[in-house]
Amino acid sequence: MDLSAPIHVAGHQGLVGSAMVRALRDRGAENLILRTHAKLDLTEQAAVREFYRETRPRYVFLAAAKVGGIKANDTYPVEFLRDNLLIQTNILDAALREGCEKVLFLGSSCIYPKHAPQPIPEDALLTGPLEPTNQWYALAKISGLKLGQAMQVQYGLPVVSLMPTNLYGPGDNFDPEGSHVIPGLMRRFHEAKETGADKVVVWGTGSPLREFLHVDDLADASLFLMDNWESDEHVNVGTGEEVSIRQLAELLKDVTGFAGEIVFDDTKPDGTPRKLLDCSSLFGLGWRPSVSLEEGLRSTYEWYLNELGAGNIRG
Ligand code: GFB
Repeated sequence: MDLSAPIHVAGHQGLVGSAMVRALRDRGAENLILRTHAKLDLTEQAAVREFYRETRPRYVFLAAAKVGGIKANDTYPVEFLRDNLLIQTNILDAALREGCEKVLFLGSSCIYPKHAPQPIPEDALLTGPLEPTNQWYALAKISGLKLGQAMQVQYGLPVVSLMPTNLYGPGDNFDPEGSHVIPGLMRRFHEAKETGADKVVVWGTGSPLREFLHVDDLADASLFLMDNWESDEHVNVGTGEEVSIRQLAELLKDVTGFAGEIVFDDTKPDGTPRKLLDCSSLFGLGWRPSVSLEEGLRSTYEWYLNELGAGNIRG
């Protein structure tokens, strides 16, 4: 990648996009094209086309998406399917029309079948039924990666499609209902400690296994793959390590300093039982993550406390 070229980071205020911006700027990129949601609605095709005609980005990091945890996915199927289809189609289409050199597309490990072999190889895609709680999001992401692949095959636009495992880190959404498990539980443990509550409720049975990747590692892998991934096939990005939700809750209890009890609410869904990614394609190229889960949870908690102190997260 030529880091002095104009680069559009779509979704630059989100968890992933803000990490992409940090990583690009750290490496000297100065010509970043960024637009807030208020300035550019990515679900509007005409607005996206006009924006690309004016700004002519050479590279695109497509990190804009409607995202959320298990409950949000299950509650807003229309937004998760429709908005993601619109956003990714509009951007890929505009990038193709305006002659972009390369696009990075981000999917998710939930694109794979609920009962895929573990660890999940890239070729498990479309070999079985999806996990129902996030099938809408998964279908949108499968369509996005296939559209990118089609553009590469038919028109020669290189689209690097990354399928990251569950992400976390600074810039995450800490909404108690709509968030993913790490910010959701971090906030709940923190508030329980502050109010002196004697227990914290964790959704589900605690037995599902998840693989968590710090978002700065994802951004690092993204830049690495923009330079090193030549195939039109998608590529998994994870750590190769997994923890149960029970173990994660214990870690968060320790990180936040909550002294009470952890209680599991098994009336809430567990979601998919396990989704460990097979990252041998990526690791075979020499890339490895650098942030351990414990280290990442501690630094994310510090970030959360600072944001809370600054009034950026509503109590
Ligand atoms: O992070 P999460 O919402 O996403 O949930 P998924 C992970 C696990 O943590 C599930 C449990 O087993 C939840 O039941 N959990 C326990 C909690 N307590 C909580 C809590 O307070 N909040 C949340 N959110 N979960 C996501 C998809 O699935 O995976 C996304 O919904 C995306 O679309 C992402 O694909 C990678 O791992 O179940």
